Amino acid sequence: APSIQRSDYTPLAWNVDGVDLHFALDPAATVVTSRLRCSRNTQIAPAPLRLLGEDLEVLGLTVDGVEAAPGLVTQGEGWLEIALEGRSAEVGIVTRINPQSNTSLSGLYVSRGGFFTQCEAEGFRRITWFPDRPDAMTRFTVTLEADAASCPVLLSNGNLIEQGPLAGGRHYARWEDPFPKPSYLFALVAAKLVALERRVTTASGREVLLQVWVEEGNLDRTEHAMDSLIHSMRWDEEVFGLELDLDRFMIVAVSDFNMGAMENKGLNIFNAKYVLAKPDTATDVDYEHIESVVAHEYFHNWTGNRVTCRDWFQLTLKEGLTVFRDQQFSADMLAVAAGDAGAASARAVKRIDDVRVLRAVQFAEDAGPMAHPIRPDSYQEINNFYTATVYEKGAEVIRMLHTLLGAEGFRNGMDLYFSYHDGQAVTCDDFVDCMAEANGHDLDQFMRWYSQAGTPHVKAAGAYDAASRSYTLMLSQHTPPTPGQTDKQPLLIPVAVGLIGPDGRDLPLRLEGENHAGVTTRVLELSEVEQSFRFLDVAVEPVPSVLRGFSAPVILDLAEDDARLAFRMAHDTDAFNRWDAAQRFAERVILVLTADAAAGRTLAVPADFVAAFRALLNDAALDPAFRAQAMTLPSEGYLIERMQPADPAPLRVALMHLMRALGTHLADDWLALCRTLEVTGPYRYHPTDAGRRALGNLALKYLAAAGVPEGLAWAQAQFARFGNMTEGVGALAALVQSASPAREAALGAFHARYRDDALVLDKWFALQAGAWRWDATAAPVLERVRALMVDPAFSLANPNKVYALLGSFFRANPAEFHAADGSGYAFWADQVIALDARNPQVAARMARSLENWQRFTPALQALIRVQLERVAGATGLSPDVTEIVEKALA
Ligand code: HT7
Ligand code: ZN
Repeated sequence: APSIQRSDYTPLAWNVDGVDLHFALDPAATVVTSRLRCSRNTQIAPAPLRLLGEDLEVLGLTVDGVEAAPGLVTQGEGWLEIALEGRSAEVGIVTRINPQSNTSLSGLYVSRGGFFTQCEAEGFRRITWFPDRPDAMTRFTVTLEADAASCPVLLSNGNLIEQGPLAGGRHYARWEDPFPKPSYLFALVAAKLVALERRVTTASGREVLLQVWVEEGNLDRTEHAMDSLIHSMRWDEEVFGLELDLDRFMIVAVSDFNMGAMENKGLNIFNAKYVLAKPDTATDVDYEHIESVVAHEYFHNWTGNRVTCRDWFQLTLKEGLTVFRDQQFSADMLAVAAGDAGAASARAVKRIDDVRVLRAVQFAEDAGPMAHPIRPDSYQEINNFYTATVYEKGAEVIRMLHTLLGAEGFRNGMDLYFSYHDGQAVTCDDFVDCMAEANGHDLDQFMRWYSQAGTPHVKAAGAYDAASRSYTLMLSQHTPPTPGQTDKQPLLIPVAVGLIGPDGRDLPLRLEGENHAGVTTRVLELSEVEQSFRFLDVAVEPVPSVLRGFSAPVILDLAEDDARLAFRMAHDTDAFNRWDAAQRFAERVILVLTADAAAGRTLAVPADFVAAFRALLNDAALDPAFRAQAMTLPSEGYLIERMQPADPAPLRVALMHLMRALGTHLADDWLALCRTLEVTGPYRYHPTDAGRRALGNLALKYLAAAGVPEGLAWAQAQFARFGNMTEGVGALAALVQSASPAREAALGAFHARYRDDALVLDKWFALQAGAWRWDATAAPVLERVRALMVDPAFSLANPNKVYALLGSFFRANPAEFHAADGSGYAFWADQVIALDARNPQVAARMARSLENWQRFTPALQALIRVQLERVAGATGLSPDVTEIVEKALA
């Protein structure tokens, strides 16, 4: 398949200064009339106006009101060029589209009787012919016309300027967006919805209207999204001096949506999953996700919309920066709610969550056939590049700038960025140049983070010299080769370091050549392949704590024995590194158990690990949320990346053995802990309560895994009387992840209670698809997944259902998916092919579950190859899935 190169960028030959769109909405035949006011870009050589389009039926094409002569128009696959004359021209185009048959959920589509759009990245060209690229910024006026009974609400970007009835039971509304924007930020909604409304005053004293639009029965689930929006607005005013620039800001929930949400100007469209919450249906984690997704989309209004991307290679310009901003926002929200005493721990818990995702998903991506820099050099299908690398590693790169420049320096860089580039479509270089200029800091070497793929390894080794009372830390870096990029240059890596004394307290740090002492965490700038840093006045041999707060997205290689890990697990004053010590210790234990299981040896859990674990469990001074993080074992996905070769079956045996051992040996401690964690009073989404619930649910998981009768009874009792979804799903998860016969009854009861609630049923599907076989006589999970696919609540047409059932099986259940008979792989190929026919974006996401197939044992690889080749050879395969399987097989 052809690939698009970043180096091929050329500016637009014609600007579109304004566009009037008229939609005569009809499910099977919507007519879109567009008038483009074009002006020639006199900076470059004359060229035709180039429009892009896909699946459009053209009913008419005019230039300056006259039907376009055939000689003026040239057409190719997906494009159309009009040889316009002079300096300006008005182009009129009428197209007909069929929203009802649009199953890709890109462009204009129908969901539950309403019309919705999704235009990022290239959906607008499925609505009408247009220069559908992000540097074509245009003022939009949009008129919507629809049936008044089925679509009483008509929304688009900006301000409502006119509305009224029409003949034949139809009505119309006209919207005008005062800000020029690229077509990917266009949106319309025409549906039967109701709104929660609030009026708030911005920092500069303007009153603005906020609306959260949902189906009528969901109005009681909108308050948290609204609160999150208001908190986001306040935070952006306070932290970045950025205010909402419109008189009205709308959020709309839709049930069928490919991703999380979309930041269309003034009209954010959300997957209902990231809007709707009430205590009975949403968990603490759902509340947390809603808050961060609402914030993320809101923050895009400045970082993405006011200043946008020149081309899609610059995607991380808006996504990395906006993820960083939403992570900072969530951390601040948690810290404020936790109060002064709990703020540091609350921030660490958030950081741990973010790093867990990065390590499990992005590190794997960076080590596989899809590895790419945060600013890729080429792509075949842009939808495949909404990746953990562009988003999460992109956010880490922004975080490193924040670390290197400080909060104030970073803010100065942001202010300069907006002062130079407001209203423009720019590049990542433009952003980093502003950071450099505002701080007088040379960031040339730092730019390599934008062009180099792969996760760097940082090796750290320390040496104490008692005679000179000095401690030397040797740091070196190495980035392994990635596809198409064998030579790697050294990066500028901020490495935050502390030295812990034998009493568990941090030592004051003084670097050789510097006078100031006193700080206990110091950011070292590693810029060479190898560098030494010498600390002076070190009274005793310290234990180093390296990469505190996960100061860079790297793999740290630091030789530490069990005793040292246990010491840091108990004492590291950096909460992130304390958690990381527990993870490293657990990883070591699990990988030894896995090797023993593979070799048929007896499995034994080291007593010092159990002791260190018990100490964490019983440390009442530690925040429950942190304890829950520290006692959650590394994910199977992450562990698979750490095995060579990966063999999911013995890994599962090892994990089950370890969970059972920790449940059995610490049964009394877990039960005692459960008794201290009860949360009284009505449900509130609050980090203190959420932490207690998370720890309580984790305790139940260990107890249920071990089959401890009191633990199972506790889970059953909690399930029988749960007052909020966190407790309900926590108890259900514990029962499902056990050999207890109560599991089926609980699943049945849950289904009966929520049979009409699609979002809650997603949890039910996911739990079953992700279940381990604690009962050795149980049938393979694939059988259950197949059965659930014919459940009336399941549909391949709904992305949430696909992610919940198939996604959970492919990604969250490696031992079952990678069954030795290859049945999981054949099922995977069947589903990818079936999905691809209706929704290539979703199919490609599912296809990615096997991209790192070369990590597995030769026997599994042979089975996977057959299915990858089967998918690659399927007729009519989309470019989306083609790119994934071709790269995997390359
Ligand atoms: N900027 C949004 C991206 C998005 C998207 C991309 C491709 C296909 C469907 C999509 N829906 C939303 C989401 C965000 O990062 O805020
Ligand atoms: Zn985003």
